[in-house]
Amino acid sequence: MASQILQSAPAEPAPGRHEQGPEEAARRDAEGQAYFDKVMAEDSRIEPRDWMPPAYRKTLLRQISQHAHSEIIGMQPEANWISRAPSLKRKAILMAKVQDEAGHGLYLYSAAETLGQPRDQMMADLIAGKARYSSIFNYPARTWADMGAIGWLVDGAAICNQVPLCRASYGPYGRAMVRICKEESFHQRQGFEILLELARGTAEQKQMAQDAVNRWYAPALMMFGPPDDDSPNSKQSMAWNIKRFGNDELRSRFVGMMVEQVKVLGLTLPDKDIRFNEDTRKWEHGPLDWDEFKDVLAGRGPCNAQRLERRREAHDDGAWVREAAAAYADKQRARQAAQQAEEIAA
Ligand code: BYC
Repeated sequence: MASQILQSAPAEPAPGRHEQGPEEAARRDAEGQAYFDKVMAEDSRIEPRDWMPPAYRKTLLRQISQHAHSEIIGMQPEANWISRAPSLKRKAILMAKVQDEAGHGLYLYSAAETLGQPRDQMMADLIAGKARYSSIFNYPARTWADMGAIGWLVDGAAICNQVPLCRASYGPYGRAMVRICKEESFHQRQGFEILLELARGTAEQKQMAQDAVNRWYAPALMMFGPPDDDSPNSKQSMAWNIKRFGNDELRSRFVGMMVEQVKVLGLTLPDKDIRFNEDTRKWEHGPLDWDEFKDVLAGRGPCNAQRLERRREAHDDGAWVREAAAAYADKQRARQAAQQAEEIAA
């Protein structure tokens, strides 16, 4: 059905065709809106060249770029542990995971670029401290057990939040999420396995695992965003089939998953209020510190300054790579053009 619909998709006017009159522009917008509404009603997909309401484009850019930045900043707490991982095997696994995160960032920046935002601009906003990224990465990773807790809880929360995004109405975003979720699910298992090994180790190792779970549990729950009553974007994003569920629904599902898995670990969740509400058929948890969440979003979390500073350094250190890549691409283009000219002349 999607492909049938797409055949009749009114495309955005190509560059250079903007000189159309106001009547023509209004007719195009009306056609575009009708098509867009039909796609939403049929739960089908919008593609980059299709007409879309400016607010839909803006909210996608907001969410996708925030998500891309989260992946890139999210590399830091774990990258700090690659050289300190307890064995060569653990180093190799952690390095592969961090590389996956760089890959996720790249898929997502590419998806955002299809909406018309240049990657350089997104990166400049991040470095200038103007862009959001997930609150979770502003907490420190203190011990090796934190690698387990990040994998199990943070990637676990990411999967819970992101599996529904595989059905997001914007094609490039939904498709990027499919691969990301497969990799996240591997990441979660490696985190679980780190915690399991520690929990089955010495009393000291088990305590280290429990401490890490205690520290990452509440920040992981806050990854799902503010409570629904305080979430200005959820309603419209759900109406546009970008988000499929509210923040509280996903948070509750996550608690339900973790409550079972923690038993296998032989650890506990630091929340005495977890219970399954038989009336609502939902998992409930204890209160979260939303003032702390707001502080972290405002740049006052434990590691905000450090994370941004490190990103700036990495960006500056990588300048020569970007310049070299651009020079190489120019050279390739010039070579191809010369070759084509020779072929035409022959
Ligand atoms: N942190 O109206 P709401 C990963 C902002 S990467 C920071 O509910 P929305 C991983 C929100 O942006 C994980 N900001 O917003 C990587 C909005 O502000 P703006 C990242 C947050 O968009 C490496 C305001 O609060 N995942 O898993 O409907 C290693 C109001 O919120 C947060 C994604 O980005 C937060 N936690 O819903 C390991 C998933 N929560 O933009 C793992 C994609 C909210 O109006 N994103 N805000 O200034 C989403 O699903 C949604 O954007 C959210 C928020 C559920 C996060």
